[in-house]
Amino acid sequence: MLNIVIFGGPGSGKGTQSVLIAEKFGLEHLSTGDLLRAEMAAGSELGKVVQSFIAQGNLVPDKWILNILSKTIDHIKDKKGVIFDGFPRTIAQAEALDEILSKRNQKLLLLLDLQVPDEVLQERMLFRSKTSGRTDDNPETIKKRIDVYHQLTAPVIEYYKNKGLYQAIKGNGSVEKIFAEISSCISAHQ
Ligand code: B4P
Repeated sequence: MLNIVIFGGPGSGKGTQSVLIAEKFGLEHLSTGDLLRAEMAAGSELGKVVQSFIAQGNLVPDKWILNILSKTIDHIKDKKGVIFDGFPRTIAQAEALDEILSKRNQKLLLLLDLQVPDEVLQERMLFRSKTSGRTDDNPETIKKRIDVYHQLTAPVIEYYKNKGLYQAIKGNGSVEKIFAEISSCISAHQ
């Protein structure tokens, strides 16, 4: 199975690239951000619990993320693998992913880290705020999300470097150029 993590700061283009990767390589696109937004839109109990974390720019606690992920992953059928978008975001989530995959006799192929300077992340999310309607696309929350990324999520990089699964990708440039680099990287590892 072709299991890949796409990683990077908030607004680094994980969602944008995941759609293209899923289509080209026949993968299931599993975005924890999209799953959480769907729960909020549906007004579910979980959606009510997570909305304040998201609106304030904080990570949703690991237990809720793992709960929503395990509900979804068992329903994936007829795919060549999964592109994990926005997960893992903490070391505990990275360890949980190892367990989830090994229970299924699967492995991770690689983690692609979209590297984008903080100022560009900020600009992209401010631009996205004009149309996204997302409660977390506002100047104050954007700054908080970037801080949270450096504090809690960036340490995940070392975890995957130690496993020899880490691959940096220059995430600043056209969507097409970034996707071409990602595609050749995946093909080289297959
Ligand atoms: P996510 O939904 O994962 O969203 P994101 O980090 O904001 O965006 P992404 O990197 O996917 O960027 P996009 O392609 O849209 O997370 C939202 C929140 O959910 C988190 O803050 C957290 O609270 C919670 N959450 C989610 N997963 C969690 C987890 N595992 N644990 C705990 N909490 C979790 O791109 C951004 C913008 O840039 C778009 O407008 C796009 O069009 C544009 N863009 C993309 N590529 C570009 C390029 N190359 N050039 C110019 N613009 C580009």
